[in-house]
Amino acid sequence: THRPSTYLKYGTHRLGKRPDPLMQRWRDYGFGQFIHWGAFAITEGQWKGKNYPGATEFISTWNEVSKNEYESLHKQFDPKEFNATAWARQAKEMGVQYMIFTTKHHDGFCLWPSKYTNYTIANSPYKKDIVEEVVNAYDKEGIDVYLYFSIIDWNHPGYRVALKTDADKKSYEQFKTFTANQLKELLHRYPKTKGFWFDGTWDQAWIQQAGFTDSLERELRELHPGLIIGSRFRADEYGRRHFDSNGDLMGDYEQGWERKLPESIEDVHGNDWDCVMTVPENKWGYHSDWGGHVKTSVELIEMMARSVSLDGNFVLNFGPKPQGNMRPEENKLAKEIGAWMKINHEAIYDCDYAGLEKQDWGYITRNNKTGKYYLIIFNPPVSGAVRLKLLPGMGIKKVYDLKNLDTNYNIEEVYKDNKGTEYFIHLKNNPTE
Ligand code: FHN
Repeated sequence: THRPSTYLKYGTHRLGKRPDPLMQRWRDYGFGQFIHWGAFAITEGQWKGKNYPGATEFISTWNEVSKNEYESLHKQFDPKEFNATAWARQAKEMGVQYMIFTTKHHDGFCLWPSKYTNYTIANSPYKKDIVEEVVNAYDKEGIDVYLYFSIIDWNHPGYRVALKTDADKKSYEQFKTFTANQLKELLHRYPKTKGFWFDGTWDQAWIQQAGFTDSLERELRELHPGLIIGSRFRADEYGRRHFDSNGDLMGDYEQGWERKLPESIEDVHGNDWDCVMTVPENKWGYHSDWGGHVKTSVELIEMMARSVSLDGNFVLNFGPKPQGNMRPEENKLAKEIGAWMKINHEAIYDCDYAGLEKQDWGYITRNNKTGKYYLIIFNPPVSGAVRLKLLPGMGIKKVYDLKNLDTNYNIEEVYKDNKGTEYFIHLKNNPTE
């Protein structure tokens, strides 16, 4: 058994994967939706007629933007088109099994009426609790909800990037109490939530709070049994994030795969993980000018297949418009991905790494309930012969297409040794086609 080499007071709380049913449920999602919404969306990525080329949710850090003006934007927040039920239905149609919603991004604006600050939706013309509407609507569709929460809070007077003076330390103590209160408030108000998706935890001041964050994590877990928290929440006493000083994952899954994917199963070290992905290059909140490369549904489906084939979940971000509707590009993607999922969802849900050698034509997943294997082909070989290497003792009964269950592809054994058997599956010689 693995023994830590260094004694850590604030290292991981557990070695190995979390074995309980709630975490198994998380593992089986395969596909999720992220939603970034907040006061930043009102700007549409523009300020006084000028285009901000970065991610909209960072626009308040732009020199051109005055803090006061930005922090009054929510006084115009009255999303007339917002309909949480419509979002949830679209998500369901697209085939997601969980969603992550920005309760508070780095700007500090709360989409729930927090009693610990005035900078909330309660003080907008909209007034109503958006987090509650979202949690209820998604829950009704059978989609699990996770609360995104940014530790960075540019609005809170006690927030510090680093603690340079005693005055900083004193202010930061207030910020810590405020953060703990808000997190407990969220769990209390939205008991249906399954977990927190933490972000903005990279500043020095937070990294130095190993004792505080360790006990806060324990407290949150006690308040909400089964709560799922990723590896971004806290650092150990040596300031190590995600993985503690012994190299062990902190939290229930690895949260380091942002806009990038692992190449092989070795990259994920036997841990659970999620990949969060933007449609444009790197813009999460609504921006009228996405610029750069905009991913297609095929690219995104391929990323989903790759994630599941390497034991992860794939989470696709949406950035609703200021009025609360999704942009046309996102509506189109949701439709296209949904059409693919309708036919192929069984190759994604409840599926994991198949334990077989990766092939150039695409990805292999294995359903952990039925034991079936799925070949998700993105680059069909010109020859029409799909190569598959099985392990000793394995064989093939039948290969068919999920689009047409009557298909029965020809299987040719091409090589066999003590490491297993290699087959060609002849897609072009299907006698029933
Ligand atoms: O800075 C944020 C960014 O705006 C976005 O929320 C992403 C989502 O994973 N997280 C941060 C960058 O890591």
